[in-house]
Amino acid sequence: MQVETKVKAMNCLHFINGQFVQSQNKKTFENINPATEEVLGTVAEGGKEEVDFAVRAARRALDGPWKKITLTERSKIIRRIGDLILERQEELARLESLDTGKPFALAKKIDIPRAAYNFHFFADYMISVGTDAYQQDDQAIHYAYRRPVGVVGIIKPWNLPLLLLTWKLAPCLAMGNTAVIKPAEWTPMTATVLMEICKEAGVPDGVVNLVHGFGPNSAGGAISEHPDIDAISFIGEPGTGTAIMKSAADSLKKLSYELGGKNPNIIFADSDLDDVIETTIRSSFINQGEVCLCGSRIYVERPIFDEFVQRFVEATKELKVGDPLEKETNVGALVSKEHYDRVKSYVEIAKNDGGTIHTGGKRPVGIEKGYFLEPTIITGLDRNSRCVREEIFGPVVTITPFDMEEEVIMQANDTHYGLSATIWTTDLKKAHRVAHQIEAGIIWVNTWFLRDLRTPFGGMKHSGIGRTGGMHSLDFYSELSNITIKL
Ligand code: NAD
Ligand code: 6OD
Repeated sequence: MQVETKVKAMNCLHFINGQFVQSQNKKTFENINPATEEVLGTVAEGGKEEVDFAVRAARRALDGPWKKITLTERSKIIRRIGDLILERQEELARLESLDTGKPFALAKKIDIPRAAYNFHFFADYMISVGTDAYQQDDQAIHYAYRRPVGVVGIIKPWNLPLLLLTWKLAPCLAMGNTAVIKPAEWTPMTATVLMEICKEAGVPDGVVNLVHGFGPNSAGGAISEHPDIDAISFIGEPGTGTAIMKSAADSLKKLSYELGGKNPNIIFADSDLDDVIETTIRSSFINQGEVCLCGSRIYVERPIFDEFVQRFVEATKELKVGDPLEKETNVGALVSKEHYDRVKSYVEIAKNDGGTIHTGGKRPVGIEKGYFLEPTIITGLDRNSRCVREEIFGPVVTITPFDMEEEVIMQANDTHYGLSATIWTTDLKKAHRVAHQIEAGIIWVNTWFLRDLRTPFGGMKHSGIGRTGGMHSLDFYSELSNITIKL
């Protein structure tokens, strides 16, 4: 089955104070379909001026209409945004696929339903949580009073555009904040549609604002340094996080960071290999490996190393790479030419470092256009190879054998990153023991990317600052005052 491929050019405008607007200087840039290299439409290129308009609108809305809406009303509006996303699921999945190169089927099954659920979850959560309260003998009672942080800048990456934007926007709105959003320049479409949805759901003008553009010296930089933005929620690369932190320093903004990962996938010999292979195919190559949680460093206990490599390579060869709009496609196109060239350069590094490419490493035969790369499996690399150390963020994994538990823990932690890890074993004691020693914010045992939105989510070391999920999200998007009443 083929999904509708004819695309009406979609020209993405900024959304400021409830209106779609061009840039003051009318500047635009082209949005390219990574699977065909055709132009999908134009995108308004914002900068300081547009960000400033957006911040002023957000500030007015914060102290005006949004403040007057009760918690229950706000929860209903947030729920309605989720409902409207589901009503437009097919359209949004198609736009996400065209923009990112990811399979339409994946966007429809995962990205868009999860985007809706982010709103549904926080709509329920925000009205069911309490606040800290303590009675101190007969002397006093203390309680924490929660208020919004203020105007929040939300700066987004391109890999799961709507899923990740809504993961931040839903709790931001739940706590009564207003937002100035900058989507990634390569994937502007679903964020633009979300603005229509917010308006239709009853979000007052100025509460959500969207400014398209690039990073430094553009909309991203303008958000980071704007003196009237109170907090920044950022998802992206650690280097960008550093740049934002420097720009945000002068106005001492509150920061929440979800950054990159080079996540270990540790497979002990006693694990259920059928289950391991099935899940490891997903954790390696889903979304073309462009998921920060992908287990790109696979460590396999020596007794099952050869069998694992052979079965994993066979299963990988079964994956269908190609047209993202084709229903059967498992692996689509990488997001852009720049990213494609970068990912391919790691295959060259692997070859130069003496690695063996078991499958992949090249453009699929018969596909002449688009940024397609076959899923790639590499063995034989030293731990110092850049392929083993750096985040590749593409369909490329390395496999390394290990003999001892201590050895694999040391290798897993031998990285600046600390986002996620997966451990495969049927020995419960070993699972706990190893999990407690792995330096990562999210550790899965015998599964991968199984999410419960109440749990703490985020990375340690260079993989992030702070946690999101449930109360952790609400904490970031609120300021607490402790109030003490003498009895
Ligand atoms: P990126 O850091 O290059 O860009 C992210 C956003 O920041 C974009 O909107 C970009 O325009 C903007 N930006 C760039 N420079 C800026 C600057 N100096 N000031 C302000 N804004 C700036 O990241 P990317 O390439 O879009 O995304 C891939 C990265 O994101 C990977 O490292 C991946 O692991 C990470 N990521 C992490 C998570 C997580 O949950 N931890 C989720 C998704 C992606
Ligand atoms: O599931 C989530 O909440 C989340 N933030 C996933 C991030 C995936 C990174 O690419």
